Amino acid sequence: MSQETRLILDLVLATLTMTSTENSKLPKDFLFGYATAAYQIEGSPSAGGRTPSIWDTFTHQAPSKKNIADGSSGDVATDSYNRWKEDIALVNSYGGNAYRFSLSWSRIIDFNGPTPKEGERDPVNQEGIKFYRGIIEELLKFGITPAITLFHWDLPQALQDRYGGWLNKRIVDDYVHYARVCFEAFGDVVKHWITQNEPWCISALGYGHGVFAPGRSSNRDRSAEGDSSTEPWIAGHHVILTHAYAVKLYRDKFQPTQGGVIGITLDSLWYIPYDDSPENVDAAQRALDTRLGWFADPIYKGHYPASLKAMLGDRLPEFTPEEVAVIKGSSDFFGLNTYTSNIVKAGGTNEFNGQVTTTFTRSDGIQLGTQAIVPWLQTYAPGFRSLLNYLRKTYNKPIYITENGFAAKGDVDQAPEQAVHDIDRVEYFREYTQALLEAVNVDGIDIRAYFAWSLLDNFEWADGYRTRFGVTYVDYETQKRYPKDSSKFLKQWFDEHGQ
Ligand code: GBH
Repeated sequence: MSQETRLILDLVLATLTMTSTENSKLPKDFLFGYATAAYQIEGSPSAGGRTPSIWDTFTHQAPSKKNIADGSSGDVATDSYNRWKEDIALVNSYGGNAYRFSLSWSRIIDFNGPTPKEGERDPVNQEGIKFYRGIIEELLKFGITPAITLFHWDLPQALQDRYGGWLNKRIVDDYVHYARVCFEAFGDVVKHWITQNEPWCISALGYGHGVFAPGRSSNRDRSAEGDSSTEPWIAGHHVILTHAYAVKLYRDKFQPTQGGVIGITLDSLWYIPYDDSPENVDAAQRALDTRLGWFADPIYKGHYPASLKAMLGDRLPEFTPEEVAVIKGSSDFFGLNTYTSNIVKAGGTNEFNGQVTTTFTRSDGIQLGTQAIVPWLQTYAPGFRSLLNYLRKTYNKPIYITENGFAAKGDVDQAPEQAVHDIDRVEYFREYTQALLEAVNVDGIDIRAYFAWSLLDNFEWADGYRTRFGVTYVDYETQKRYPKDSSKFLKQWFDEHGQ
């Protein structure tokens, strides 16, 4: 190589490196951290005056029902009710400047008493307030921003018993009461609120497939009285209303002085048409409309998607004009939980994905990505970037990625010393965080937060404990925590790209 060529090459290389570092910064004040949910980590179901939630009931139903794969429950989980200081120290040691966690409604509101009279509400449980106040203050001591999810699926059993939980509109008043208590108790220091986590799961899995609490479904013989043809859509309708009325309260009474942001977290996959035939392209859009648009369209646009209405007819409830005024625009940001992508073909009977057929097998026979231990998850970071672009184009709000993660095959049936080398999870995060940087710097999308799911291995709902999503390995015999390689990867990533 001549001297001249070498010089030119060096120059090209230097420019490339420069653009790549310039292009690889996250926005200022970006929230980076780890996420958990109360029922998945806390344990101690009756400590401090807490009453049962529908997940306590569901996990303790007759084992013959096989609600939980390994017959387990959240009775102990990662014992975080007692070990939360250790958990927060982990967030800190993994470079997190933010921690997303959820509050247990039945710790904060006291359901031990009788059903309140008309116009009265259940009292506040000060022990619950004290418990979460302790967590929040510990986070602040470390300079970690708390991001609170008000509801991550653990509905108080009392409300299920009184009026059928999500199936009854009375839930709106109870939810708003609970939200008010939280804003009053924590809003002086908590500036990031998430009203609901993944309404699709609450509705479709709780009332349609019946695989999540309260396990209602006429399809799966889980609860004889369940009617999956109407109930999921009613439940979802009420979830939207609880979100919207809690936001209205926050905006009217708290936001002006407390100055935080409030919004909802929806879950979605990216849907890729199997080929470019019009029916498969339509099918992919219908899948998005159902998985995401079912909730996102009312909240960001003020109405359900036309394709959902066409599919369900009169089974889709309607909002009153007064409700529409409250719902439309009721989220300050777009909270996104996303894990994977699906390939979509037209044709199918599952209404909860828009009656399409989904697969991970591409038209050339190759798998989309690396298979996780759970059937529904493969690594495919380009789909993540496409989904982010779709969200900007369709809903145009600042995006908070509130969950993203992987359950590696190598985590199970291994001693902790081996399990911590979670190669597939590191690879997953490497690809997804790179896609995130490109979405920010190349596509110019306004993304303000990224939370890895999860801080710890924990109670993975119907899967029990075998499926592990943590960047920390938990030995459930000893409750000892072991940082996995993925936690080191993520820390380094944020050290390099945060500013
Ligand atoms: C999130 O849901 C949850 O917010 C979190 O609590 C959970 O631990 C995490 O993901 C990991 O799963 O019946 O075919 O849909 C993500 C959406 C919903 C994906 C339930 C897996 C079960 C299989 N999840 N779904 S299916």
